[in-house]
Formats: sequence, structure tokens, C-alpha cells
Amino acid sequence: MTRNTLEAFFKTRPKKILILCHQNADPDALCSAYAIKNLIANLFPEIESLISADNLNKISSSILNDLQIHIAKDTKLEIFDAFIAVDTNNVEQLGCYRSVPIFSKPIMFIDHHTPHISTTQITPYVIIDETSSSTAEIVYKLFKEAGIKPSPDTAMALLLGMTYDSKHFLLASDSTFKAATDLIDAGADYPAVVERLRIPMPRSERIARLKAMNRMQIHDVRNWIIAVSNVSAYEASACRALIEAGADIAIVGAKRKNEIRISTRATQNFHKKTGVNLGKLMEELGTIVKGVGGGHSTAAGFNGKENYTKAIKHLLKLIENHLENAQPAPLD
Ligand SMILES: [Mn+2]
Repeated sequence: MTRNTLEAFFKTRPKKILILCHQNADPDALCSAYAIKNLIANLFPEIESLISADNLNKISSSILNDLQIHIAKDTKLEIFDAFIAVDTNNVEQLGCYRSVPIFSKPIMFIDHHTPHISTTQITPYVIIDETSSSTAEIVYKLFKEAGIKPSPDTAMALLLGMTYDSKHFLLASDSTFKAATDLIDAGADYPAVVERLRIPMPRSERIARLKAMNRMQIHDVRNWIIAVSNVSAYEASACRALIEAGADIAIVGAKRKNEIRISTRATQNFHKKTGVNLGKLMEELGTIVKGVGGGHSTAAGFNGKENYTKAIKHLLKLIENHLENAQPAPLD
């Protein structure tokens, strides 16, 4: 299936191909584009291919330098005979390159997101595998089908994309692990991949997290540990730090000039065992103290105008009420 699509695409005999990533390209997009370029160089040495993207995210920019990937800038689209969009399920995601269909040239999509109807309407060349945790894994399979062993640099790029999108293999399937071992055999270095994907935390954020620890109060409600603190910035990050430190619920407030912001996080375990949904709880808080709250079951926020201490007091009271009939935390 993918082989037929690939063959049909190259039967259009392109001489110059532009490989495009979605805007704000993440490592899966950038590394897949890089690997595709190398696959084309192997299969059709006569074809010239370039990579471009509207823009790159922070981590992709550092990978770009590490792997010495060249990104074509200010490219005139009319000089290309064909386009390949990676990790992208519709042209809108291409940002400044969204106009590619107007050139009526072959466009191939290689992606692992749910296919968008508009994409299948504009092109027959679509390689999509929604079961794949990354586009890099699909590109790895294209190498395999073509019987080509990726070079060490290509293997490294594919493992980077795969590791990034699978959240360090939390979302990996059997085939992701098999692909990863093949890529390591081909010269990819997993510890180096992990190192490259690490985003350094700004000093100010680390200080905010440490201050949150220092100012923290612990509340015990039916054995559930609720950590409450305050910072002047990075309240969401401070919440995550308190959860990582062992709290079941973290509540971190930030007092600004004319507003208060409260960030909350809970563990999945807390949500599952008690049924308490922080998003709903914060919405409820908005009806008690002036402000607007909402979010997800284990991550929610509140913005208000009123007294900070009062808001926290009401929030704790709400949690206590919800926990009245809930399971107590199991003691180990
Ligand atoms: Mn992806």
C-alpha cells in the first residue's frame, strides 16, 4: 500500500522536491523530513530535495544545528516539481506554505494523525498510519520496505523523532520498540537522543519551584495530601514540582496587581479513586468567588479579582466537601 503510493508519486518524475514540515515544526516533523531527504537521495540520486518549514520549535532549532540539517529559506514554490508534507494532515498546518496546492504539482502527505478530508480531496498520494506513535516510525518503515539501511545520522534523526512523539516510549507499541532497536543497530545512540531532547529549565522557573516548596503548607484530608503554596510566576510549573515531590493535589496561587491566578494539579490516581475533577471544581470556585475557572480533570486553573486568601480557603473547603464521601487515600 505505502509502496504503491510511493512508487506512484515518484512516477511523476520530479526533479526537484520540497519537503515541508508543519509550522512550529517539532522534532518528529523535522527529523522525518531529514530522513525522507536521505531516503530520496538513496533511491533517486538524480532528484534534488530541500527541506523547509514556516518555523521551528525551540528543541527542533537545536537539533537542526546538531544534525546540521539545512533548511531552505525564502524558497520560490514554483521552482519545485513536487512537494512532500510530513507530520502534517492538511495544508493549513503548513503556515506560510499553505498555498502549495495552487501549483497543481504532486503533493504527498506522510503522517500519523487522523487524515483530514481536505487532504484526500487534493491528492491521491497519502501515506497515513494512525496507529503509529510518530511520523518517524512510518519513515523508518519506508526505509525497511525499500531495503535501505539508514545511515547513522538518519538513524539518529528517526530515533529522535520517535522518542519525542512517543513521549520517551510511554505511547510506544511493539513495532515502535522493534524500530528503535533496529535504529540503534544502525548507529543511533539512545542516551544521546534523551540528552538532545532535554529542555533546560530557566533559572527563574527553578527558583519559583524552590520558593513554592519553601512556602508550602500541607493539608491532610482523608489521608489525601494537599500541598498549597504561592509564587509570583510559573505557578503551573510549581504545581508539577509539588506533585512530583509527592502531593496528591497541588494548589499554587500567584498574586498579581489586580488579579489572582490559581493553578491546580492532581495525580491520575487521586482523580480515579475519588472522582474529583479539578476542572469542575475550579468552575465551581468561579461561582463562589469572583472569577473564572476551568480546565481538565487533573489540571485546572482559576483567574479572579478577589482576595487571594479567601479564594484558597474556599477552594480547600470545596475539595473537603467533595472528599467527604470519597474513598480515603490508602495508607502504605
Ligand atoms: Mn508527529
